[in-house]
Amino acid sequence: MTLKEKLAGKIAAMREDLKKLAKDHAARVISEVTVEQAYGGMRGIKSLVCDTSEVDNNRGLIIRERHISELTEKTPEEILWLLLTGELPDSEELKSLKADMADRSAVPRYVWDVLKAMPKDSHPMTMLSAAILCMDKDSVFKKRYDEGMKKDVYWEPMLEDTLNLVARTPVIAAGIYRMRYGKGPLIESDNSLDMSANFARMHGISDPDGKFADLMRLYLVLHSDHESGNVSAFTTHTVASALSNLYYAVSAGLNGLAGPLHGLANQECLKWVLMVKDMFKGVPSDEQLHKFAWDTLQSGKVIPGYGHAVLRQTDPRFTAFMEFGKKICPDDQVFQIAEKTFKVVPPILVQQGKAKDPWPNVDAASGCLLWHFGMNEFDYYTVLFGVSRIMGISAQAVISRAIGSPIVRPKSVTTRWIKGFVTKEAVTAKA
Ligand code: HAX
Repeated sequence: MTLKEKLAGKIAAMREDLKKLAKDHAARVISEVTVEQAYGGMRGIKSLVCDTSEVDNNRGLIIRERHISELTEKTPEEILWLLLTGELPDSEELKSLKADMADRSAVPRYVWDVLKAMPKDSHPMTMLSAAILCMDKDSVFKKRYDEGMKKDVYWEPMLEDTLNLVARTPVIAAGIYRMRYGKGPLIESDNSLDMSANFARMHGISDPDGKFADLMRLYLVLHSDHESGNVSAFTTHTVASALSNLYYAVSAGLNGLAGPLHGLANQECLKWVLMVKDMFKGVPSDEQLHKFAWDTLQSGKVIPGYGHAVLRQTDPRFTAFMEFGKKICPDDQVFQIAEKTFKVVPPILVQQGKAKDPWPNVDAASGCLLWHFGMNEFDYYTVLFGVSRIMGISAQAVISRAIGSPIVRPKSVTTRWIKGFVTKEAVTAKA
């Protein structure tokens, strides 16, 4: 069965289920909003629905009811199928998905022309976002919408765009790596390989024993989704809700991922670890690292890779990367500094008393592994994150089209309105 057939078989039941839920319980209150939340990035307000994954405060990422720790041996193609359908594919289904993705992976020539025309020192995330944005002209959703199509089939062209985008992005990203860092000609895609092995290969990094390819596989799996309230997912959802096509929506989401408090933290994190290594000419003592971390905080900076808006325990994606590192590069000094940071930094953040979550997130571990394999261009790291996250945010967009999600339009109020409300003064609805 193809992915489209599988999904088609589930959508009718999904719609029926939601219709009944709305009919029976539409007025039930599931969350309230405090003044602090209204000013505080809407933290904790339950006002979005995401069925591809959820993030439990303590357990971390759960994709379709499977904890991420159960999925660390899977391939990105399996994860994409799981995100979209709620099931893992059987071997025939997986084979058909891989063949389909290979057929869709050719990148239009104009994408390379756009990338070549960009300033040589453009950030790789700017290049990825621009490459995706310019493909909007080929959006199947856009074409079908312009021709006229019924709402109940919106998800079909959205799935087409998703499969095209997910298949092409690794080729584009590896191309950005080669172009941006002067690595020589682009390396042709080898469609006999699966997505992660092909992706690893197209970077041109020496990988005699396939361990870098395995890291890429793990990387693409671990970053694939993180429910829908994070900046990149929420942005993608909001833009797509205007019936903008997937290329517009994903490009916008990636621009959010490029921020230092979100996906860019992985590059910031490795920068921090390398600063430590330079300063102490290797792995520092616990005391030296302790002082360095305090100095970072006292200079007004955050410790990248630590803290989270939702998590309140060590991110299981961090744990998965550390386990990988312990097997592959336990003697690498950069990895050892990341390990030591995990021991030293949480108590400091607790002592400082500001961060609600003093524990490491996914970004605290990934960079040191990439560095180990000689991928030293750390401002490229968020692109890897993006290639993976596109699977989750696109899957969410397909589901949103399938269930007919309306345009996002929460109500904002003015500070004057809030002051009036809290002081019980006469409040008119002029806000
Ligand atoms: N170092 C220093 N201070 C930190 C901190 C850290 N790692 N994490 C949180 N804090 C501070 C906040 O800056 C905030 O300080 P102010 O009150 O002075 O503004 C205070 O603790 C309360 O913040 P919070 O409620 O615990 O955290 P938020 O939900 O506001 O923000 C962040 C969550 C992830 C943005 C935050 O923890 C942070 O800046 N961490 C470092 C950057 C990082 O690792 N980002 C990646 C997160 C994972 C991700 O999205 N990856 O893509």
